[in-house]
Amino acid sequence: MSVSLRLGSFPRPLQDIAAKVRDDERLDGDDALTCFTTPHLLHLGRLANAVRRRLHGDVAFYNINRHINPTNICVYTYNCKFCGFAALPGEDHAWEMSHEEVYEHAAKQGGDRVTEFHIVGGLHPDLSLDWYLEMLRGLKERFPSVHLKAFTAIEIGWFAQREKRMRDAGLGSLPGGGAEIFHPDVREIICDGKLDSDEWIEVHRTAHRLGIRSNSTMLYGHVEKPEHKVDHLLRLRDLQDDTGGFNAFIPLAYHPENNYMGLRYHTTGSEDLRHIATSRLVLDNIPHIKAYWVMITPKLAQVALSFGADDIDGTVVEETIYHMAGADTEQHLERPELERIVREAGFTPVQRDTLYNPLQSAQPAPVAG
Ligand code: V47
Repeated sequence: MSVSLRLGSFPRPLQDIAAKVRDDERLDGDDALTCFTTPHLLHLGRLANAVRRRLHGDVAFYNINRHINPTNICVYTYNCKFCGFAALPGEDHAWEMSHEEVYEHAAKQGGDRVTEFHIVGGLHPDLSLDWYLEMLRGLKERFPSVHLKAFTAIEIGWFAQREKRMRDAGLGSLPGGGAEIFHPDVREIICDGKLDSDEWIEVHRTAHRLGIRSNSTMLYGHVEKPEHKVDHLLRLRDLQDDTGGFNAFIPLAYHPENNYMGLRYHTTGSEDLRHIATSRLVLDNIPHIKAYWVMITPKLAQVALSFGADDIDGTVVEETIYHMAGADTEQHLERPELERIVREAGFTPVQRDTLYNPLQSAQPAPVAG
């Protein structure tokens, strides 16, 4: 479906892209580079907003979820220089939950009925695949209706690529973490020795082949260059052309605290919006772009809904990865607050499950006065 866009109202360098957006044509690598480098952020946002409205109208999704991080002990503590979450065994800030503790965290879900547990953690040297399988089964027994979105491709790689046993134990989908930047020149600097990009892609391809859907991410705002991000997005787009298994893409803004990177600056709001808009424009085959409120703040997530995003993630409840890296956002937002954020931004809140099936329409907006 084409949308009406007056080409003359765009600055010259964006007119070819505007024509492609109008005609629903795919952007190429040069276009993607233009998106990553143009100074005309508001025009870029207009284009991304046209695409998101064509795909999702005025709807913005959220879910009722809870993050669980069973352990932060990680064999890659020194490899992933950007990470403020990981710890070595015996360090003061290291933790390792028992199965019972995982179930207790899962049960501590105040407020609305949770539909998703988002479970990720460090690569623990001693916890076996069977320990994780028992955890999944235990969660499924106690919370049969809750979708288990668990383990980044890095963790799956660490578990020796046993996705099928995972699915049989109750795994529903994979979160998108661990992708960072695929290009080896960057990967070598920020997370040398971790699963490489071909392996990350292969884990997701295998998951998709097994009928397990997943999300995708890109970590930006550190040492990467626009060319690396173009390469990253095009590789995700190629995989999605092959499998169609990605639900969503989440651009992840680098947070500088408590890590080994030696880069101490935060991303700016403009940078965050540019990444939302560019991903909406380039990833024409990934249905949802998520503005993760924990990471970019609820305030910027609202603006991001007009720059191409159609999802703000969920209630979250207890977040550690970004808070240990310096985020000062809330850890938990209740459903009325998520809906208020969406409404105030001019969109219609729709609660979804992990696979983006709408669950119920929003509660009526509170009556003023
Ligand atoms: O893999 C770690 C990133 C990811 C830092 O799939 C950092 O719905 C910035 O993937 N600064 C984990 N980023 C989080 C993640 C995620 C989050 C929300 C929703 C979903 C989803 C996925 O966080 C890691 C890494 O790429 N990360 N440390 C940091 N200092």
